[in-house]
Amino acid sequence: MVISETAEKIRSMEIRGAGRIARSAAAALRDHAGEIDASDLPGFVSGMQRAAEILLETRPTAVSLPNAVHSVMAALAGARDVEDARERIRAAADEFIRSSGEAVNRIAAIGARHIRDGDIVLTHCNSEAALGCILAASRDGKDFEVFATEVRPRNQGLLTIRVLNDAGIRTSYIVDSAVRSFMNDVDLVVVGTDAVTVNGAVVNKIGTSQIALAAHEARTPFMVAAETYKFAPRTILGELIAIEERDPAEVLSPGLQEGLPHVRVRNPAFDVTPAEYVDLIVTERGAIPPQMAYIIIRDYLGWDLEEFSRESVSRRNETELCI
Ligand code: RI2
Repeated sequence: MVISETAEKIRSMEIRGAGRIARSAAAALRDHAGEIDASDLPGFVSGMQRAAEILLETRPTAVSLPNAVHSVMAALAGARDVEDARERIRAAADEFIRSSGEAVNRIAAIGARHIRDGDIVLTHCNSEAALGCILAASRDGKDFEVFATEVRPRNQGLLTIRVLNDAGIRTSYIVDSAVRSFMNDVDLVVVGTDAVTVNGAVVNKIGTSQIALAAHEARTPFMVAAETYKFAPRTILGELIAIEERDPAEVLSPGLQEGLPHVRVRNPAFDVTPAEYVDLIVTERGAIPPQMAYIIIRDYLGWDLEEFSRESVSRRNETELCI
């Protein structure tokens, strides 16, 4: 029950933002582990695996989701019995949620140092990691302004301006297409991310790459706030990040679409900003250039090529078993 409810909330974006999605998936796995009625360990494990799959199918782009699920499910290795397995899942989920919150706070403290008195900071979408940096700078007593974009089609900019307003930060709200007009006035761009690939490319809300391009042209620094679980291990082997394409009705109402039979509405939710346009990625382990993404995947996520080989072997075995 908790799994299908959480999955639906993630799919419908009632729960949104890569970090929140990851924490809610970890919490759902923990609660599900407490509910499963399994008489033996294999039954418990397969019930957990089904739950993990349902969560993974909700939204394809934010890699924080599979990373959270992986980190919780890995706790099943070596479980002695059902009770031990339940306890391991509970502890791993709680640890993920705790360390995620801590990572966001740490990023805020580090990122805030890049914001100076008198700056104009531009942000896009509604990222708790990026907003954390802005709010921490304000709490540090710095006096600066923010430009926040509208973020069509879901208008997450409305969430952002509310947070900024509540913190008493002077904010200008602009439509997405106004970014280049203001970029020469902007001192720093700060965004969050849904995934960072091994070559340092940043996958974030649609429109981010245009902003990065405008920032690059204007020589405005472009900073990304990213917990280490936003780095995508599978890109080491050339796996691409799937870009979610959402319902056209988010862009144009079905009534209007009906009158335009030759028009196809496209609604990709994310785009890819190449590493060349990213100056800094602030993680809870410190600020790094995008070119260091591989090190994060290897050293902090603990995924290496050996683990991939083991995973692909066990996947092959699973397939063989299915056949
Ligand atoms: P935090 C969001 O995706 C935005 O793209 C945002 O920049 C990113 O997740 C990271 O958010 P969506 O769920 O984890 O709104 O920093 O599609 O909150």
